Amino acid sequence: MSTGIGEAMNRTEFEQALRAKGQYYHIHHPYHQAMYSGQCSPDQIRGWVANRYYYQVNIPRKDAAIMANCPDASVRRLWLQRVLDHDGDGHEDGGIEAWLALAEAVGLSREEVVDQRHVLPGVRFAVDAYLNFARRASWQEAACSSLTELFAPEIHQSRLQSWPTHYPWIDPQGYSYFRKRLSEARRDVEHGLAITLDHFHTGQEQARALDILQFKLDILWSLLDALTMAYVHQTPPYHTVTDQQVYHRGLS
Ligand code: AHQ
Repeated sequence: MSTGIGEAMNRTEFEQALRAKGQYYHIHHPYHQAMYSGQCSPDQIRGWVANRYYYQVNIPRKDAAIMANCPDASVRRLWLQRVLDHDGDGHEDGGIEAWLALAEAVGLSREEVVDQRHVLPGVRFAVDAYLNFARRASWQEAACSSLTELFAPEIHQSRLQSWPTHYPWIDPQGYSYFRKRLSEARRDVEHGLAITLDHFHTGQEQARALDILQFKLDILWSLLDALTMAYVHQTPPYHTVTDQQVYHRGLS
C-alpha cells in the first residue's frame, strides 16, 4: 500500500480505491431505498421514469462526445457499441426504446416522456453537467466518469427482484431495460476500467480520477435529490408561486 499522501497507488490498490467509491452510489439514496422496498407511490415511480428519460437520451450524446475527442480508432470501435446499445442499430431497438416501453409499462404516455414536460430543472442540470463534462474533458477522463457502472448491475438486479413483487400494477414487459443493462454494464465497465487504470499513474492523477468518479456519483445523487423535492416532499420548483409546472426546456 502506498505510504504518503500523493504517492502513486499500484494498479490493484487504485482499482480498490475506485471500487470503494461504491459506498456513495445512488443505490443508497433514500429514493432508491424506498423504490426497492416497495414504498414508492405510482406517481413517484412515474416521476422517476419520466425524469431518468432525460439521462438516458443524453448517454449516447455523451458517448459520441467521448468518441469525438478520442484519436484512437480501436477505442472508438469499442466505445461505439455504447451508442448503438442506446440508439439501436437499425435492426434491434436500443435502450431508449426500451426505456419508453418501461414508461408505458408504468402508465406514462410516450408523448409526455419524449417531450420532456416532466423533467425537473435539477435533473436537467445534473445530466447537462455530465454531457458538458464529456464534451470538454479528455476522452480518458470522460471514460473514467462512466465507472459508476461498476456498481450498476446490483441496482438493476435490485429492481428486477423487487419491482414485480411490490408494484404488480407495472406491466412486466417494461423490465427489459434493466435486464439489458445487466450484461451491457459489465461489458462497458471492463473497457472503461482498463482505460482508467492504464491512464492515471501518478498519485495526483489517481486523486483526480477519484474526484471525477465522485463528480459522477454527485450527479446521480443530485438527480434523485431533485426528484425527492418534487415527488416526496411535494415541493417542486416554484411550488410557492404556482401549482403549474414552470420549467425551462432543453437548451443544450
Ligand atoms: O442505464 C444506464 C446507463 O445506460 C448508463 C451508462 C453509464 C455511463 O456511461 O455513465 N451509466 C449508466 C447508468 C445507467 N443506469 C443507472 C441506473 O441507476 O439505472 C446507473 C447509471 C450509472 O451507474 O452510471
